[in-house]
Amino acid sequence: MSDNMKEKLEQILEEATQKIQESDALERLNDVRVNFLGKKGVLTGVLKSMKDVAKEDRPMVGQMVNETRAKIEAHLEETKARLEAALREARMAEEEIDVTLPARRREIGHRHPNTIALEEVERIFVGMGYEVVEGPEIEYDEYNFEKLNIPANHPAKDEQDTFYINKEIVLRTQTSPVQARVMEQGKMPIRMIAPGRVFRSDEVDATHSPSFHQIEGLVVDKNITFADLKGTLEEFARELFGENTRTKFRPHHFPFTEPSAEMDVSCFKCGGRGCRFCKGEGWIEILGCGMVHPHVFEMCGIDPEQYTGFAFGVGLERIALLKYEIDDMRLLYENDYRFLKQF
Ligand code: 2NL
Repeated sequence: MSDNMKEKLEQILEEATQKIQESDALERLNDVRVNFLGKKGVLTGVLKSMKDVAKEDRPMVGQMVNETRAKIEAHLEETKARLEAALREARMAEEEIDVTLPARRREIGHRHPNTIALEEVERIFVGMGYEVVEGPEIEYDEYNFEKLNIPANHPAKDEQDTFYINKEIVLRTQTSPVQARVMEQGKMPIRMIAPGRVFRSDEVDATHSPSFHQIEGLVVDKNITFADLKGTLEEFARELFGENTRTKFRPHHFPFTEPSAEMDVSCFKCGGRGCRFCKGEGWIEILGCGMVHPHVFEMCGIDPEQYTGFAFGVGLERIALLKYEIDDMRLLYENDYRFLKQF
């Protein structure tokens, strides 16, 4: 009887061993454990049939069952460890990180060409002791026109040129009203630039837009002369376009300055010899300027007998187009990344 049992247990062990060896995954291994060692498993079945075993043989058969269980268990553990190790190996190989791979470049934005040009102009004037002042884009007609010596019926006030909100309020056509407000505050001396968005009722083309940017400058103190204007703007031109830049002042007319002038700079492409860039002229027009009109001072509460000053205005887009050799202003507003990333 016990021989019979011994044979049966050996057969079970052999069978279990084979099933374990065939297991290629941890789940299969668990199936084997359940089938052989579980509550309803083969080995448990053997224990249950002990009642058929002769009483004197029971201790020995019991021991044999325990030994078989221990062998199967050892085998299961060993195989489990091997499978787990293989699994870990495979995962490690798959998740391998190549630390020599270059990092993915992070795309960071940069300043718009208008902003680059603006900050350059600001840097130059701040370096000369000027303050940067901003003001409202929606202004009173009084500040935009009247206080700047542009009275009612002046052609610059034509509805063709200006966006009117109502009779008294307009979208500013220049940043001068910012300066008129500073003059009204009466703190002397004044050395300021006023950059900002301005509006004119223009059709869009390569050199016009109904909304563009201007930088105006204003200096007011005792004994400010046209020589101060020239020296300042010549230095500005040299800093912006290079130290060999020459300047030329041509008489002009603005309602808010007297005398008035336009400043040309020698072409920074050809040095003044004449090229395609300056259309053979050798000179490029860059800003308008003049001595502040006494009537403007009066309307802003400054005594023109005590104080004099100069003012100027530059188009920011014009500077950006020139400096970066852009031939169409519309490119500055389309925000096409392929264009913008070039600057
Ligand atoms: C141009 C001309 C200019 C001014 C702007 C100004 C401001 C005050 C008083 C007097 Cl508060 N003048 N500004 C003066 C001359 C010219 O701009 O062609 N701009 C694009």
